[in-house]
Amino acid sequence: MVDTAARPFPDGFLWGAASAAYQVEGAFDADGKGPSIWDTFSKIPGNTFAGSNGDVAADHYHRYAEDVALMAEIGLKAYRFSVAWSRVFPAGRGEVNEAGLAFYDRLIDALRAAGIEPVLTLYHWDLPQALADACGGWESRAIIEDFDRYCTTLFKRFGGRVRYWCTLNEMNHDFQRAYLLGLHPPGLRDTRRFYAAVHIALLANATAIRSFRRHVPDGKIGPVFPYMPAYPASPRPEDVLASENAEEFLQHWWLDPYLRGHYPDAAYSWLKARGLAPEILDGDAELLAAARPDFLGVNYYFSVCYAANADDGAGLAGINRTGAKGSTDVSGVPGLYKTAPNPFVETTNWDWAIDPIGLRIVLRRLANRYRIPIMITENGLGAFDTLTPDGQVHDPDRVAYLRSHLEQCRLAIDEGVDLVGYCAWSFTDVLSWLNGYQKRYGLVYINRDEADERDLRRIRKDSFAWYQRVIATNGGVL
Ligand code: BGP
Repeated sequence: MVDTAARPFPDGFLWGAASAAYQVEGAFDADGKGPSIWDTFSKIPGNTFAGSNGDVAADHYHRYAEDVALMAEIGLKAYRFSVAWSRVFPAGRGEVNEAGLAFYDRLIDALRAAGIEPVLTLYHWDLPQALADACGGWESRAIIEDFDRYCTTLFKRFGGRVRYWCTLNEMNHDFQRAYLLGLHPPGLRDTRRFYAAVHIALLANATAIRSFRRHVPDGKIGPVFPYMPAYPASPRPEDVLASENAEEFLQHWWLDPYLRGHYPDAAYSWLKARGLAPEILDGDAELLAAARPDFLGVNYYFSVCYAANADDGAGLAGINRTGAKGSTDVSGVPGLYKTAPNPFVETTNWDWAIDPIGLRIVLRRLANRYRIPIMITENGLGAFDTLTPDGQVHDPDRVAYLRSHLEQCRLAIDEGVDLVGYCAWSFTDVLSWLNGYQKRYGLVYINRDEADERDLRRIRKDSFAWYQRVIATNGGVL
């Protein structure tokens, strides 16, 4: 245990934990919910680990009261969750499904009654299937209006009870898999369509923020971005440049429009020269520039090293979907960068670098470049947890991971970063999009796996008691 009692976190720090609708709710067709693209995609053989899907997940939809009671017991100050768009608009547009909204009424009211701040994510990848069918989803500008209508419905309904709102979760990560790697719906490999969809998502984000100002003037809103800080694989100038390229294409391409209202120059020029830049219409630049968020949600899991990549060098590789350590291939964009091993850090079984200092680097880079309050909206360790015969889950690696990252948060705050909260990913175990139920992140174990839903019992892991103490001491004892 690290005793930092002399320096607890700032008063009012939002100690939280997170989830996402598709990964935790289950009840995939209950009370009028329509199908999302994940309901469809996950049912196609070969798309997910062991054919896993979110039909039942952790059954949070039916067990939310028990889950909120556990959140109150651990002492959470904030709970980040997402709303399933297709519960609210089962057909994507048209009639609102009152029963869908009513579920989130119940959840939000239960959280508030327990003194827990709801942090509501509007979109965590589960697009209504009907919108994918009707207009091609994020590839059509029509989605901007659909998203705005959906968001406005939620702003009006929950604006008086929810202060923190996240617009879009990790669209870079989702779109890279959806439009470049063929791993998320719609399962494409097309760079031009990727950048076109990115542009539309950025416009949708800006439009939703514009509506938010009208309907929830006292609330706070921002997008969620997963920052994987780029490090040069060596001091060789070519590798340093590759790392700069990765920063610009993988982070600034999103963060600059979100927070500065325009794309970064070098990346835009590179794409334009190759006919890959998105179409920018009259009014787009003004819309982006006018929608400054109140805070940035940051998901942090790992850092990545980059080396120079020749014009005929490595292309994009798939991801580790099994937990077989060392099975991740080198991945890159020819002419720009490629990944390289980092001999100075340990990795998880999914080959993610365990690099707490990387989180501090992220926070400082963001604070310097964008000067905006930050909430860590996800941070955690995915691992194979085991339930012992006497019904316990010992997860010392998770405690070590969370503690070391919180130590770096504390130091970043000392260095002037405006960090308003921290959400561990995840509160209960959840469905990992491509890794099934075997890759667990929760502070609370869910008694199920891919093959058997068992009793879905909630079991406090050792990390639960540890985090409970962290919160009780406001981070004074990590
Ligand atoms: C983020 C997502 C989460 C969650 C997490 C862990 O990218 O926002 O939804 O899944 O990563 O990822 P994984 O389950 O692939 O390990």
